[in-house]
Amino acid sequence: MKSDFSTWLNDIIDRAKILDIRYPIKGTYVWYPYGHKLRARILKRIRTLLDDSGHDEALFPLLIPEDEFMKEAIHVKGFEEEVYWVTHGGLTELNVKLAIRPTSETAIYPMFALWIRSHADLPLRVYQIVNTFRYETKATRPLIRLREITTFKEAHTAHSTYEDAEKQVQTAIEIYKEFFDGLGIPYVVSKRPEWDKFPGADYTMAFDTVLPDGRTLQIGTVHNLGSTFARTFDIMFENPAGEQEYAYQTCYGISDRVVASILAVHGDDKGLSLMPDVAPFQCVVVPILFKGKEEIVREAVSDAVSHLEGVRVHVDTSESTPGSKFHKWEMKGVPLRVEIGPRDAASNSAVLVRRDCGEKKTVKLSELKQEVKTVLDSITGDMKKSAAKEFRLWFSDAESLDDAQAALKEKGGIIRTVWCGEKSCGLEIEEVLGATLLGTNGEKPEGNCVNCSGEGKEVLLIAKSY
Ligand code: A5A
Ligand code: ZN
Repeated sequence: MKSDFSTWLNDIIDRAKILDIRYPIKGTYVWYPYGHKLRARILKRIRTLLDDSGHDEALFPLLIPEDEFMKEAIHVKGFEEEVYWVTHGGLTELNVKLAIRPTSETAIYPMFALWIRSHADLPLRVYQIVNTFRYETKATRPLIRLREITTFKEAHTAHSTYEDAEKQVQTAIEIYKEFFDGLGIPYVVSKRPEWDKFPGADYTMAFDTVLPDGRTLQIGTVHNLGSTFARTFDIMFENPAGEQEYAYQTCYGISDRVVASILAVHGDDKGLSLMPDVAPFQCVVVPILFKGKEEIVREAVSDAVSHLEGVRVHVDTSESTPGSKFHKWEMKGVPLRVEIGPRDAASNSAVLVRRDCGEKKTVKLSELKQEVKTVLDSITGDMKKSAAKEFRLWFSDAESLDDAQAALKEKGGIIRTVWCGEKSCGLEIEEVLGATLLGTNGEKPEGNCVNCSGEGKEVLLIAKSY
């Protein structure tokens, strides 16, 4: 899997029936029902986190009139090569072209200008989960670089002071931390360099994970927008003194890449391994039938299922052999298998087999529910621990560019080093290493800049990234 991660991912997405990648538009894929169930479980988690922290879900149009889209100059510049345009309605050429949202600032903020009147309307926090379209020119890949991003969760907030917006950035980071921690996806958070921030933002904080091939993947971003968009879209409020002021804004987003990281971080050579909370089925029951003993097994299976209320159970009654069922459900990542054969049935018991580590355990059917819950909890804890442990191995400290180059070549992952903070120097580092500056992590550095030997001002993270 490590040696050829791209092939592994495409293969497993297909075999586990996550996506059908045969749709005849580049960068556009179909969610199979099994993949869709996984996606829905993940979305349930982020919805809960946002709903519980003062956000309201809303839904804005897919199309944005050209004049609104073109208003914020820096933002437009950043997206101009990636926007799809609707130019016709039937045979009629439209007077005003319509942009298909690559992200929704320019759809949402004109409405914010109407909604926000007074300081009492603030803070305003909305989010939506939608598809967005970006005409990506780098190689497209399922779940990772899409032209139709099908699972774009974007939150947009407005505040009465810069400090409040700043606090919201921290809150958003905490929300995403809780989200990724819950999924057992390890990450680093860094402040993107000036030249890699979101178009129109004051600054961008990003979450990156490392995929098995040693390259990093940006899995979420939180932007402080200052009052740039508020000035462009006239988002003003009356302060308590009766004066008009511009609002301060933030936005933050995640995408299908979350699904990619779940598959990549926990998967192995046997296929997927899903955390119990997001797995479409937490437990698969495989009856092992022998001629003449079918009935006793069937009875034990239905007894077992009746004990498993509240657990997402699938009973595989298909015609395949038990061995091929084991393989199939291991490949699809079901966290726990329950095997019941004639001897188990005769002793009112079942065999539990963990997907993550292969551990087996025989349990009484009367204690099945409690045992299954306990084992599922252990799986969750152990999967998080092992992902975190592996993630730590991706970090290397570099005291010179040669060190950095060697580490990138040997294993990839993330290089920690010292930087002076100058743009020209940063770009030179990227050029020499053929890698990307993820950004700075806020730690105080020791020593001088790895490239120019100037005063070290930042701890810098570098990686080969997707
Ligand atoms: N409005 C803000 C939130 C925004 O659009 N930010 S963003 O451009 O950084 O996108 C949010 C997240 O979407 C990114 O952090 C990245 O994880 C994901 N993303 C961006 N382009 C993508 C693509 N082509 N395919 C899949 N995911 C993508
Ligand atoms: Zn330097």
